[in-house]
Formats: sequence, C-alpha cells, structure tokens
Amino acid sequence: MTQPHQTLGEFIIEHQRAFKYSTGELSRLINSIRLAAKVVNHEVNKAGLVDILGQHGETNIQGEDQQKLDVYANKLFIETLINREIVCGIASEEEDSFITVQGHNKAHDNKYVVLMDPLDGSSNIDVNVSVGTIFSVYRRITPIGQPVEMKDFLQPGNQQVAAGYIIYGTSTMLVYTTGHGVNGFTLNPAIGTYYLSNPNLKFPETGQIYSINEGNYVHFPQGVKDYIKYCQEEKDNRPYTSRYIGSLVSDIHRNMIKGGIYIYPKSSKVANGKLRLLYECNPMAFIVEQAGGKASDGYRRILDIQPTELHQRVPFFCGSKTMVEKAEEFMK
Ligand code: AHM
Ligand code: MG
Repeated sequence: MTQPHQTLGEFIIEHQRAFKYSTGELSRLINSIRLAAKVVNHEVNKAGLVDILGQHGETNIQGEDQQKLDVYANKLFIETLINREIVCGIASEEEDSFITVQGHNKAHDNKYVVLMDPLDGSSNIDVNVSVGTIFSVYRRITPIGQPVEMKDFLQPGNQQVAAGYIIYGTSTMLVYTTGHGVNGFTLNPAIGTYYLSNPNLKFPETGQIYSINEGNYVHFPQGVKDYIKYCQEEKDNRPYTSRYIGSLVSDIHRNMIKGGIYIYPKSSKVANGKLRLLYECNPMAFIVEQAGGKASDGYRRILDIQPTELHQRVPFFCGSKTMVEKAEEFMK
C-alpha cells in the first residue's frame, strides 16, 4: 500500500515484492534512472549560471542542432546504465544507432533494453522553460547471452514493461508506470530524495485545454484544422483554452493533471509529424493509457504500431479520452 510521505526508494522496494518473479533488475534500472536524473537536474538548474548554454556545434541524426545539455544528459544516462550493468542495450534519440551493453563477464546476460530521449524540448533551456527526460523499457527478444539486435528495439509499444518521464520544472518530478497505474514523485532538492506526491495519476475523462503548434495551421490536414475550429467554437463547454509550451513532457504533464489534448499532427511540411515513435510517443502513450487517457496517430492506437526504424516519426494525438476520440472523428 502506498504510504503518505513515501520515498521513491521505499516505493520501488515495496512494489518489487509485489512482482512474484521479479529478480530486482527492473527496480535497479529505475533506481539508476532516478539517480542520473538527479545529476541532470542539477546541471539543468544551473544552466543559467554557468557557461553550459548554447550550441555544442554538432548535429544529431535528425539534422537538428544539439545543445550542450542534450549531449551532457545523453552521456550521463548512458554511462549510468552501462556502469551498473543492468541493461543489455540502449537506444537514444541522440545516437545514430543502438548501443550494445555487455555485463562484467562480457556475457550479454541482462534482459532489458532502454530507449530514451535524454533531454526533450532542449530548445527551451536557454529561455528557462521546463524540459524533460523520457524513457521506455522492453524485455529483449533475442536470447540472453547474445548481443542485442535491432529487433530488440523495434518492438511495438504494447510490449513495454516500464516507461516514464522526468520533468525539470518549477520542481523536478519523476513519473513512471510499470503497467500498474502511474505514480509521480517530486524531488526535494535539499536532500536529494523523491517523495510520492501524485499517487495513481489519472487523466480527467475530458478537459478544456488543447495543445498544438497553431503556427503551422496552414500546413495541417483538413481534419486537424476542423478540430481546432471545433475547440474554438462558442458552444457547450467551449471554447477551450489553448496552451502550448513546446516541451512535450510539460504539455502532457499539465494536460494529465488538468485534462486536455496534445496534438503534433503530420503536415504538408512534415509527412509524419515531428515526434519519434520509440523515444517520445510510445513511452508517453503507455503512461497516458495507464492513467486512463488515450494516444493515437489520429487513426490507430500508438502502442500497436509496429516500428520499422529506430528514429521513426509518427503523428501524435494524446490526452483525455473523449477529447482524443473527438479529434479522431474529425480525422476520418
Ligand atoms: P526535440 O526532441 O528536438 O526537443 O523536439 C521535441 C519537441 C517536443 O518536446 C515538443 O512537443 C515539440 O518538439 C515542439 O515542436 P514545435 O516547435 O515544432 O512545435
Ligand atoms: Mg525529443
């Protein structure tokens, strides 16, 4: 049972016992992520103070400029996971290909792969706006003892065993699911401990917030244009409020608490939208569904899409169930 003032450490231990056949590997994995997140949090918080801001001068595989903190967070999460020998493979939005991880005896004997976006929304850092880390965990398909292969990473989202995000906001929170609901923990930076602050998070069934980059309106498909007009109509409980931070984790976190819909559609400029299926949409979709919300590409459930490549992009509609269903009606 979740206790008041429970720490994340206590929560993990307690819930590991509930999994009959758990070897503790997943718990150790979540532990490593919370540790790395504390270090990244520290760096993000002092970004305004030290000369860590600005472009790193490299371009990632998506052709986007990387910022220093992206590179830092990427390296830190990867090193933390590798050093603790708890995963057999890592794929990151910032890496061209996946990384194979060997155990101390070079045995490839760990069972989980992690896919992550180490610092999402990083263009927000230099204007002091919230950013996030997103992670997704799968059990490997290839037999234990062998090096991981691409197929271990190209699994549909419905095979995830855990997913979560860290939001570096006015306070830092870690929100995650292992398929038994969603729980949120807030970091007390003075003592470096996360406390259970939002047990059993639930998406309101409906809401009044729509989050979409309307600057791209002219490029949107007709269904999306019509849905936006619907949101703005003076009828029933509408017009809705428009809120768009441009930081996926923050936009979805707010909508999960207040009720709302987030949309990054395809457009005449970006054929499959901008967001990546494996690093952004699948983990967020797993969390959103576990919280009672809905996530689709406008037509299909995100979690049922069979990925074909690591850096695949997909249109993303997610949030309060009835709102996503309404948007899907407009897409027909
Ligand atoms: P990033 O992974 O390069 O940071 O991009 C992802 C971000 C999301 O956090 C956010 O929802 C989206 O890009 C905003 O894009 P846009 O500026 O096109 O609206
Ligand atoms: Mg991203």
